[in-house]
Amino acid sequence: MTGVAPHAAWLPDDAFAAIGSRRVVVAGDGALTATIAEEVAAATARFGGAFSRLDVGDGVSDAELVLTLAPSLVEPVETIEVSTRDASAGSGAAAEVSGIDESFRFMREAGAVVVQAGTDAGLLHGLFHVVRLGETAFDGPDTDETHAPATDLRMLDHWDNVDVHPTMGQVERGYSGGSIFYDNGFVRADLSRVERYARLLAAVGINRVAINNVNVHEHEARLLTDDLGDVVRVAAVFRRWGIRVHLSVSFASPVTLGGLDTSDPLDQDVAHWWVRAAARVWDAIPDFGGFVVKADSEGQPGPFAYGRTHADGANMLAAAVEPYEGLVHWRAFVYDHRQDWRDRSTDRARAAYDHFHPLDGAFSENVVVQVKYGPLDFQVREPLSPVLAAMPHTRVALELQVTQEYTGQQQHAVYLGQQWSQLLGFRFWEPDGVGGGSPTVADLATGRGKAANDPGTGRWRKPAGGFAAVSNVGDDEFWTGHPFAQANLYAYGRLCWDPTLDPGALLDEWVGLTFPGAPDAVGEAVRAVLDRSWETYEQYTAPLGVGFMVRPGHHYGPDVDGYEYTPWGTYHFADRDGIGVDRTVRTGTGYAGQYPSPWSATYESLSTCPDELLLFFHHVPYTHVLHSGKSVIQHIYDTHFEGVSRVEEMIGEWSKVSTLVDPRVSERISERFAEQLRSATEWRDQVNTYFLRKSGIPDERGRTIY
Ligand code: GCW
Repeated sequence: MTGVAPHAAWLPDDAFAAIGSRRVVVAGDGALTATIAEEVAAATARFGGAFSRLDVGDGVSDAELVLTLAPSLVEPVETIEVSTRDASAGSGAAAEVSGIDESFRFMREAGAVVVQAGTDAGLLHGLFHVVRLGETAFDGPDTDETHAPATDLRMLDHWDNVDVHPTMGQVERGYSGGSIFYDNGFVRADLSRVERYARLLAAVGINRVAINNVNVHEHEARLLTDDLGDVVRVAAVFRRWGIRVHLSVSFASPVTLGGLDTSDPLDQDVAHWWVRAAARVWDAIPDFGGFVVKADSEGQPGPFAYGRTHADGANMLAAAVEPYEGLVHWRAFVYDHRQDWRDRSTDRARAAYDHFHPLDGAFSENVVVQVKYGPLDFQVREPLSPVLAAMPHTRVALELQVTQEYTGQQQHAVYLGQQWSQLLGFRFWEPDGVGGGSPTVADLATGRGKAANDPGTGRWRKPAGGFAAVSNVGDDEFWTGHPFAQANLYAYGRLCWDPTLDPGALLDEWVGLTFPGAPDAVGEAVRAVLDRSWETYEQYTAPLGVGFMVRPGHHYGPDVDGYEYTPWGTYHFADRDGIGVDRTVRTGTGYAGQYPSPWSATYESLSTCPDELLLFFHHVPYTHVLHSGKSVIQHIYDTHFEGVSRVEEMIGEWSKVSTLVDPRVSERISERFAEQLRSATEWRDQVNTYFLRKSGIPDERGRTIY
């Protein structure tokens, strides 16, 4: 740890001023009610209000805020039984509840507020709802609203290692210092930082956290067995905030930890080994969430070694955790990372669908297939993964990357809210991807989807798989390296709760909480900097959906040919005449055919493929004219010049308000802006120069290219 107290992020003391200055009653029992009571007691002590703790149903006539378990609902919903509700109702139906009821009622009458919930988890969400609203919670007209999350699976995955990994470090793809959980081989003795983190996550609605890297190395594998005691300690911290802990496990554990000579999922001894391992885990952590598995991917072991399918592997683990209502999050990120760049027929983008689509319907009820949003790897621009639309009889989770591996590594100010919102709102069965009545990607992930093309029932039969994302947090003073990257974590949590929230409005919420009392100009500047920052980053990096072009290994900064002749399957095929990957059915790898209609046809045709994904689907000459009216080469030049100008404008906007926030925050932001400008300029010059040299076509506007 840095020794400096961690930044309060979106929960500074002042965020509790509206609650703390009132007469507040907390009523009801339960572990989380105690947490709520502590929060309220601290706030009222600080801001001069009054706090009392009562039993449910006791008189509370002069209270201005009552947070109470509902007397009629005090029995918590304990069952994790998967709902058999008819999922055909489509968008707008009430959330499927397949776990603890986390809903709450918010009632305001003549300026007094009552928050009521059937469970203490719901009540905690209700408390933070009031925190977010601040004074406006008490201001408005009388109201009676019920709030419920879109899904009960709202998860963060940490790629933290217990041991410092020789190349990946303490946190794989971590850009925020060390791990908050581990320090050079040990789980930290002092977990106070984890407690603060859990509180921040609870405030945005996250309710599950996987605490170790999906690349499970030797030491980390033992969290499941010898080091389980450490997981017990971490779980106890999260429990106070309504968050359940999950572990990433190695599929080879029966061999590496159990001394068996196989990990074959159909072997009885292997199955028994997992049954016993699960029994020990749940014995120690009764509310443990389940296992996350990266199998047969980038060197991680899996069922392929035994000629078994991923359903065989996942279902064997699912059976072991089923008695405890545990889940198996099985990642669909399976591809050949040892391919030959000379082989034009193998397409990494196809791999997840090719492996998983044939298995639709074969996974057990408690398996969630976790699908990265795009077919490659968290690029700034990719089409939606067709796997999400191809598994109507499987629980699918959408996986996002909050850590900015490919979006500026928390050196660059890149707010991902708009990207996620666009992904969540995409409709696979609508010609424009937005309007119409068929399900959005959010519907598919929250179990509300009705698949128009499902030949069987016309319905998605399995309940929700929910959301998962890679965390961007470390032991850095600001949690996330770049203070603005906090907004990504904030937005991810809020979008999991309600995927229809407006990403710009979420920025306003984040600013309001994080910089309480700051002049309006601060919020305006944050919006001016971040609203278009995703698009800006796209402009100065890899063009038109082609992806990668990053330096191999660490993935920061430009290297147009960095991955061109490597085994990783991420190519752009630029030559003197043109660029792009032909993924059409007619002449290319056939990937476009993995989409349902109408998108299969839309992507297949050069005349209908959206500009921003053109090079993902087609190989075209530099002179090809886009829908925008520009040639591909001129588009590359223009966007790269404009991207850098926009970074300069962002810096200008922020400089107007930089003295209005905490100087430490301000100093860190300035540092990062200097690096963003340097790096964006480097991107611009390398990409433009590369394509000028390849194509020999000059910039129409005669700007400097080297
Ligand atoms: O994005 C890539 C990363 C790997 C990561 C992998 C994955 C944990 O470069 O570091 O491994 O994806 O998602 O499994």
